[in-house]
Amino acid sequence: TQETTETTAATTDSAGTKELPKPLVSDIYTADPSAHLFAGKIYIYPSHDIDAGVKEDDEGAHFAMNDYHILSMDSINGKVTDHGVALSIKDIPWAGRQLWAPDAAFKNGTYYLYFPVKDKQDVFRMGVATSKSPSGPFKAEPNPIPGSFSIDPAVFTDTDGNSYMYFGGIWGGQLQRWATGKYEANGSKTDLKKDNEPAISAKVVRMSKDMLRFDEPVKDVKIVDKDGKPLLGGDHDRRFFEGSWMHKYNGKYYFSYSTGDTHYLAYAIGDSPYGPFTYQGVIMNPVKGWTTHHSIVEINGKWYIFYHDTELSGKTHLRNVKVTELKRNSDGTIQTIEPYGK
Ligand code: FUB
Repeated sequence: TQETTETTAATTDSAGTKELPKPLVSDIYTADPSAHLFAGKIYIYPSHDIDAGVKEDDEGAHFAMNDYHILSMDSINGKVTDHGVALSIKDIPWAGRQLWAPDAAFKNGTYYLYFPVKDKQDVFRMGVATSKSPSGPFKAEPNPIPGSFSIDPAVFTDTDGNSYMYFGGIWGGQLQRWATGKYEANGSKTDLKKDNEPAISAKVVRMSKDMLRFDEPVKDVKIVDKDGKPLLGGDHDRRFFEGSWMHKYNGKYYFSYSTGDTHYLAYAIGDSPYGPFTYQGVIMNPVKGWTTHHSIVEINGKWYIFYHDTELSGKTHLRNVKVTELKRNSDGTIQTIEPYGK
């Protein structure tokens, strides 16, 4: 199925007043939008939220998604096409439950869809599926990416052609259970509960040339304050929680992420894809709903942030994706977005 809807991105009315961004699609619930410009078109790789009837808990069991739909637009104010089911959990041989936030990449004439899902032992792993078309359908590899764990893959290809996966999420994303390098099934449901020690880091790893494997041991994404000190576990307003994204601007690497329980989209800048990254501030203040998750992409010389909130449903697990422009100051820092205006 392919369905097309009229544009719902932010627009300006005849009086020149900026309207607030609207959901890009309203006939299905979508979240965690990873946007890319592929073959001159905007493709959005979101989660496909459903009401699976699973009771809400602190580990996010109610986010019980079963497939992915890919969206595309010719331009920011263009029509949005829903390309139908691109990958279903029943076609991932090793998957157990909960298809969470995906991302995509293009290399070697192939499109790669990266996705986190719990395996049959209820441990989050990352899978990869391939297609010759950016809108799919995608065919999953028979096994998870070896050495992968936790959630929220974001794959960034640098100007030298190397690709890196950023990933991880604490609490329901299980990253805290990997602190020793091995999965602790009875580990903490939240974080390490060590507020005065460096916070748990997101992870980064270079991808193999065929984009199907990790090419090196996984490394920490270190986020430090302006004095070079690591952000601490108790610093919930600034520490990494989930939802990594990487973009490059003027030769600098911008690592952005969600602070989870404090609901900010925050960012930090570094000189290498591996960091360290110095914390800068908030990209977007809290949206409606518990989760906040984004991507940042340049389209025709302007930068945009794709994100979600719960405007359509008022329910935290039934979200809708939106887009708005991202603006910078002359020094490259990002202006904080108020999602509902001042
Ligand atoms: O969509 C499920 C989870 O919610 C994502 O993986 C997180 O980033 C949060 O948005």
